[in-house]
Amino acid sequence: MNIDKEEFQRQYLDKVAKLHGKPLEETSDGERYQALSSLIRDYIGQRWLLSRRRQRQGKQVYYLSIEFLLGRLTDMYLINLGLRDTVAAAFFDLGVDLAAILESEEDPGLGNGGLGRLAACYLDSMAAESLPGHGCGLRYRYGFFEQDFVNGRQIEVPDDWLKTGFIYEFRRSDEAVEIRFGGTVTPELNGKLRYRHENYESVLAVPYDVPVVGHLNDTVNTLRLWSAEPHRTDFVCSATNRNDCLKTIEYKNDVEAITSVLYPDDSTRDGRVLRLKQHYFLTSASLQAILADLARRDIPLTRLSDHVAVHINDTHPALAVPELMRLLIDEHGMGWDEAWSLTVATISYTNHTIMPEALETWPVDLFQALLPRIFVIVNEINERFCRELWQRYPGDWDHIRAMAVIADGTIRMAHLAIAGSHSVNGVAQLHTRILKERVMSDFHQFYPDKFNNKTNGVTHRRFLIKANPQLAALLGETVGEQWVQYPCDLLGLLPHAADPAFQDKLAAIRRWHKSKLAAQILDATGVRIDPDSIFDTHVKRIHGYKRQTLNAFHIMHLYNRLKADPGMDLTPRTFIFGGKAAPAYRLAKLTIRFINALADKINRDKTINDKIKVVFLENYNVSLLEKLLPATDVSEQIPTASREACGTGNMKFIMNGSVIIGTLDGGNIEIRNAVGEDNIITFGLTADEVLNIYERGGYNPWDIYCGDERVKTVLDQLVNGFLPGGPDEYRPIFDSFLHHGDHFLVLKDFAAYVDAQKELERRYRDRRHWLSMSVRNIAHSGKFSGDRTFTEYAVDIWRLRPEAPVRCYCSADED
Ligand code: AZC
Repeated sequence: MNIDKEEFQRQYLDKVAKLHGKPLEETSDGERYQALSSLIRDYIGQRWLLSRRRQRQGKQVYYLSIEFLLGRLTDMYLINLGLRDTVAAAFFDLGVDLAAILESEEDPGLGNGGLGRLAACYLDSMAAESLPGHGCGLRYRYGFFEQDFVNGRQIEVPDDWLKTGFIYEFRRSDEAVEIRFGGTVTPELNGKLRYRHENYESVLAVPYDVPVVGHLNDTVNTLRLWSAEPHRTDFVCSATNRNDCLKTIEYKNDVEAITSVLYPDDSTRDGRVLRLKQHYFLTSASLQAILADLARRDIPLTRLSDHVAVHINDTHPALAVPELMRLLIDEHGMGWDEAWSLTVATISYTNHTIMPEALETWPVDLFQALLPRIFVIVNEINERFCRELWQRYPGDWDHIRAMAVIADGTIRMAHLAIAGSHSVNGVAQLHTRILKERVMSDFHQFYPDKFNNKTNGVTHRRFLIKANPQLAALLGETVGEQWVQYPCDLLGLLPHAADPAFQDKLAAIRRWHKSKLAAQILDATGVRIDPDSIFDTHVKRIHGYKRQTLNAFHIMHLYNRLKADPGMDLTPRTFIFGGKAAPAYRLAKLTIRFINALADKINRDKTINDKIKVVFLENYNVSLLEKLLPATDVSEQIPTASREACGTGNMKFIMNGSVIIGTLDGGNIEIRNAVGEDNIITFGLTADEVLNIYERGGYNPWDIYCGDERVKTVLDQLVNGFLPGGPDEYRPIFDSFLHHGDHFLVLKDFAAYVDAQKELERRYRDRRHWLSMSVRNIAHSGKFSGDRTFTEYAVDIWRLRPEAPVRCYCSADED
């Protein structure tokens, strides 16, 4: 956008006056933020309109996702509009601290982890590539909870992110649609597969559109977030009709609950019903809007798949399959066969996990009561699918039952998604291989052409340019500014990898960020950390398979060594943790308590000369990650091999020059192939070894406990009063390893991890060598830009015909 500093200052001061009616000097950071965001909203509005007009003809992609973990938007808008330098200079002249203003923004946490953040990354990439790709999600009244620590324990506090309003959303009441729950269905007398749906509860889905601005181009796409509102207004509240009044209130509460929180507690039936309601609400509202838009563009429904691609992000939106069938058949009078081929040609599906508990199923009774018409359609899909299976495997009932969409009283959403879409992809080569060969091998045999791999990628605009502007500038000076459009130009850093002058510049930037982070950590936790220590970061959701415990056990072991030999030659290290545990996941919550207790014990111990420090930062979210990325030397990516479908943190860290210590899992393998095995430290069991252990029914953890003194000491310290909190507090963790089989093979990988940590320290001590590793990681990170991944989706799956030729990226390896 072309606007100079003086003009921006004039417009900004004008905005401050109009909004607040007082001079800039008297405004708070919050008020200054309001004025800035309101001005940005004005800038975007006009471009949005023009972009919509331009895009009308082309094929549109709709990315349906139950989560969009956006992170703060203002700075990204400034970067993408090309205004960040101008605005920074303008504020500097006005004596205003832009960083403080940006901190006033809420961090919209409409997601909880990798899947939601990936969705947000792809929105950014689609807009950057000038392709018409839009997000469809839910406008949760409360975001994923805020995490507080009380006595080291996680407390969940509601995230009231809308309390002061969300300036970047545009409510579109006139495009609201109706969603129907419950009721009865009866076949139409003469339409064989058409049904009449009556006595249902009606809910209004109201869209709120959030603009997604492309990087330095004219594209503004849309993230449409749906909000549930009461539809019926025929109840009147008065003293004489108390019953109606109560019904009204109940109805209103029920409706508003639909978009109240992300992932309602599913330990009760009511909670499960609410989740299913959310899934249907999202898919039905989005598909109705998509078809309405098609009609506005005068495109006949029979051409749907030429003009629209609907992508489902995991199975939460898998009801898109039967819902699209319903709309085509019931609302538009199409026959089953035509509707089915259009549905399959339109929909594509990404699987993000092989963890069995995440492969969604719904009990038939619950499903049928809430979505009677959709159930009839799913039943029909299942019957037809089973007939096809019968043709292929006549008489093989076991095979057919294993693949059916409905079996044993449950509906299997992954099977529905595979049968009803033309493409099924995993998110890293290993993950896709495991899907094809193990988890979905039956389906892969049946539909070999549907399966493909799309290794994840992340947006370097947010996680490098926004998070680490100094590094971004150094990269521009070194390889040319074009790297921003062509991230693979970063390969041009390779000749500088061993150049001391370049290394020193990189080191100075990292040191600056480490100091800044150390000050923030002191402020937030009271713990003083040494900016010259190794910053070793482990941030992600807390889960058994992500193995925060493995990291913690190694820290305990290091501490034990230091206590035994206080003069031990150890490079000072700061271990940084961050992550939320699902509220109902008791062991994960206890892991947080355990690490906090360990941190407390170590940080208070004056005899170890501050050689190790441990901090667990509260409320890990996108904004916190952005602060950690540029300050991290070592990134912990240590899941049990085969369990982490891909991981995306690994990619964000290497972009910033951190070195990974990691297992051979998911994206780590492809990172190792790209950066070379000398520039990453890998260890531990391979995925095939892990899967073989699982097939054998596990292993005996006592062998390791009894055979490795280090492991025995550390485990005993969980239950012998070594940690603050008492000897019984952490017993469930002890038991999970020794009495419940160490499901995630932490003890099995312990020795290899300790060796890898030693190797890491050895390499870190050779400063020049370490910096060259760091440079090589940045150099090879271009391949892990979401722009590369997105381009692969666009070409292979969505078959977009972009106006501009698709840019050429360093290609991903073959599947
Ligand atoms: C995550 C995977 O666990 C992670 O490995 C992957 O990188 C990410 O998706 C993006 O593909 N999965 C989820 O967050 N959630 C589910 C239900 O899979």
